[in-house]
Amino acid sequence: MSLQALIFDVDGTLADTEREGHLIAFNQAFQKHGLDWQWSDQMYQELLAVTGGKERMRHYVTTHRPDYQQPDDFDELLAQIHKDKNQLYKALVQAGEVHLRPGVLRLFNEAKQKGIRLAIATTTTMENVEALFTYTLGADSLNWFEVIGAGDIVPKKKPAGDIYFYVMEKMGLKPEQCIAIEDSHNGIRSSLEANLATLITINDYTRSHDFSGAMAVVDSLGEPNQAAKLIVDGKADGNVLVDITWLQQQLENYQQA
Ligand code: XBP
Ligand code: MG
Repeated sequence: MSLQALIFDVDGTLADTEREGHLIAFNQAFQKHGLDWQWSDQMYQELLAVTGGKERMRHYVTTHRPDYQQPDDFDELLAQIHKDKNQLYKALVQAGEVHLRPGVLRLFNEAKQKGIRLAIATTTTMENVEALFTYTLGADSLNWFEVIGAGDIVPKKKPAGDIYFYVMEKMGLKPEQCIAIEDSHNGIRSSLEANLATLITINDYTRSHDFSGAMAVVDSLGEPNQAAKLIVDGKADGNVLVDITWLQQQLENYQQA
């Protein structure tokens, strides 16, 4: 079946939002609440195994801070810290601290030009998605996406496939007509549960993840003057530019295999 749509993850895929945005914002929010929960880069890489900011904080307290006395209103406290974290995240995005990864804008533009439909499937909140697009691509860019599936819109976050099922249902598309673009193990678990051919674009936090079942793995989408590396069995295996023609070819090969 021919390619109809690209469904993009956000964090780590479109931009290095985790290192440049969320991690810094979490630490700022902890400080604001007088908590000594400062997360190092290494600690955050480990904590990313848990998707969802509230879920990640709860996991940290349970597994790393047995000394912490949870107050009676702990759930509300987590919700408030998360809200503050997202405000701080948005401020960082607005200040231009979070950058789109290579090839992202190029691929959006080519897809639009060629009538390939675009959507988002993410764990983060709609507000964070809106901020990222508004301050990196302009407010109008939100209209490029037919469906934005975000945050708590589905009961089960990634690695469950729910968010991808939600997006495909809204678009009236079958998995064979789409490609998911992800950056992490939890991301591909989610897209594979929804039976989607998945392109992985790794980043520093995810390069050692297990991407079994991926259609292909690259180290970025690449630009004409900055080719991406194709990664096979964990090793660089030639250069590639991820464009619509290449994606269509990959999808065909994947479906025939
Ligand atoms: C990203 C996440 C999110 C972000 C923080 O997953 O797991 O939790 O780290 O965002 P994906 P929130 O790449 O699948 O979108 O704090 O809003 O959850
Ligand atoms: Mg991601």
